[in-house]
Amino acid sequence: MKLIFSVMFISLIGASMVIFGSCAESPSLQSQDSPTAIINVSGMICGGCSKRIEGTLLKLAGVNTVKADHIHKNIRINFDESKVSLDKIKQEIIKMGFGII
Ligand SMILES: [Cu+2]
Repeated sequence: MKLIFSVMFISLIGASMVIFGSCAESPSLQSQDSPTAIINVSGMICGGCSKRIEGTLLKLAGVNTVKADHIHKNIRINFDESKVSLDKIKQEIIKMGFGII
C-alpha cells in the first residue's frame, strides 16, 4: 500500500514538472518590458544544435527565454536589456560556431 502511494506521489511530481515546464515557455509569463528578438542563424542543422544554443544562451545573465528552431533557422530570445545586449548574445552564438544571417 505504501508503495502505491509513493508511486502516485512520484508521478504527481512528474506531471507538475511537465505542466510548469510548458508554462516556462509561455510568452504570457514574459515581462512586458523585456524585448523579444528573433535572430536568424546559419549552421543549425538538427535538434541537437538548437538544444545546445538554448542551453548556452540561458546561462547568460539577463536571458529569460530562448527558443531555437533549427527548421526555420532562427532563435527567439527574450532578454533584459539592462543586463545583456543583443550584441553580446550574437557574440555567444558566433562563439559556438554558428553564423548570424
Ligand atoms: Cu545539430
